[in-house]
Amino acid sequence: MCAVAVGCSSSSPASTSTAVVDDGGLADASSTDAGGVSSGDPGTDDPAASYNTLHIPELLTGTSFNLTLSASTKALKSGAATATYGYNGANFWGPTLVFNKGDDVQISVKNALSEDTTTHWHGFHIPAVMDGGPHQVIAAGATWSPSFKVMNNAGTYWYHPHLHESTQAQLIHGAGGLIIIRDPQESALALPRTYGVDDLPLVLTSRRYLASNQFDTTAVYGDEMLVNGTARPKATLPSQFVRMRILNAETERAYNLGFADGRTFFLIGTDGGLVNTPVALTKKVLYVGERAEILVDLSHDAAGSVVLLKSFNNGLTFGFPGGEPAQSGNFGSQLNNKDFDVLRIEVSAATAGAITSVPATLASNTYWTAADATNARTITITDNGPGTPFKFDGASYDANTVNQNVALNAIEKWTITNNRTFDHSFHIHDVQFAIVSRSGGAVPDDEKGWKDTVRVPLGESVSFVAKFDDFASATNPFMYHCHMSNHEDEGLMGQFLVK
Ligand SMILES: [Cu+2]
Repeated sequence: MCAVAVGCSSSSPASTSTAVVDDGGLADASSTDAGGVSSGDPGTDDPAASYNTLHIPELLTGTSFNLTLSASTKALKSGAATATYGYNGANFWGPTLVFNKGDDVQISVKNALSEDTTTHWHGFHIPAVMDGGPHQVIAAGATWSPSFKVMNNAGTYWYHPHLHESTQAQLIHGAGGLIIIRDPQESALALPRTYGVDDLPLVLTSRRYLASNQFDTTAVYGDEMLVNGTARPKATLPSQFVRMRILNAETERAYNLGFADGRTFFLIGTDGGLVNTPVALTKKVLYVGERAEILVDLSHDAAGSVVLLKSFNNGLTFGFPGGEPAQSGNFGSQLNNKDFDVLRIEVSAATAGAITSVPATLASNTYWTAADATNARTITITDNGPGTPFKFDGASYDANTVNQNVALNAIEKWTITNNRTFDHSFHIHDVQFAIVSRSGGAVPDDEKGWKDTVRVPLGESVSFVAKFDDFASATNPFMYHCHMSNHEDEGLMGQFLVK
């Protein structure tokens, strides 16, 4: 049935919506309405269940998309439902948008909240006015209609609110969604790509609950995991190679992902798409805003067996977000400094056409090197001591200050220096970059891919190189910021013009 296979989306009309349900089965295509907005039931967790079936966000394909951000509720705890935000009727998170590289897409974003928001297309190389950063405010009740050509490589991207001083609270309520870009090079590879079956979206976050069962929107760490908005998730996956598109959508926590049995898996993609060759790993660190696409081999796991995806955050050194030992309080949580389950995988029989091997070659990217740079600049993370707001170069974000000016077509080396207090997750809009050096040692193989977000550990300097091409404006800036939304909201954000 076509609706289950993302691969069939290229022949679908605009704004086709499908929803894949729990056990790898499918898809109530009848949930599509004339507007292309699905009313698909995002599911409600059973607070008493040991495990809940992982929610798979519905897919929207085509070139014209309608998103509506609304307030909702979700039963996550015994007793009162939790107030949440979701797009297109989802009661947490939103649909997964599928774009084809080269397409001109139009998106209508309606803000049905009673507060302002923005919608940022994270990782996209697009004009600043289409970017959805803090400048493109969508007032309560208003609709914003950006359009742009999809220029990025096939990969896993996302959209999320980016309103200054509101990003943390709106993300914690659940506002956000994934974007999958497809292109001919990726499509030609023998990779799993049947969405919700052998190609699994995994949006990782955690929440702290108030006694009223409401999200604590001031908490930087949650006490309980939510994956795709599902508490204590389980997924049924076939006994074959399975692809996972993993996003760290946290406020601050980083993950050190791996499997309970220590099995090797393969990194195939970073923030900006496929890496050149698969990278064999047993652990993958993922900071806020970063994405990783991995392949894991379940072909030796019998139907009925259980595989656990975990985060191994026990014993990590101070600075690793979530490594702090406290189990409560401002910078503590019940998940801090311990190993915890992320996803319970219940293995089922292999599907027809199962992928049984990892391609030896994935892409032929040529990355920028330090020698390519035509200009260099250093951005230093500062503060006035522990507990005071983080700043870039001593300045908090000011909408009326342009912090950096970049010449159109410059190839720049940016060095982010962090000698203060804690790790950060640095994100820059407009470009995908190559990490060229770390003061703490060699750039690991799993960071040798296109990136838009990079961890900057305490005591380290990280350098990356990017080309700032195609989009110039004397008036509309792009953003760079820490993607830990508590840091970003307190002012660890700057803006740059490309002109
Ligand atoms: Cu930060």
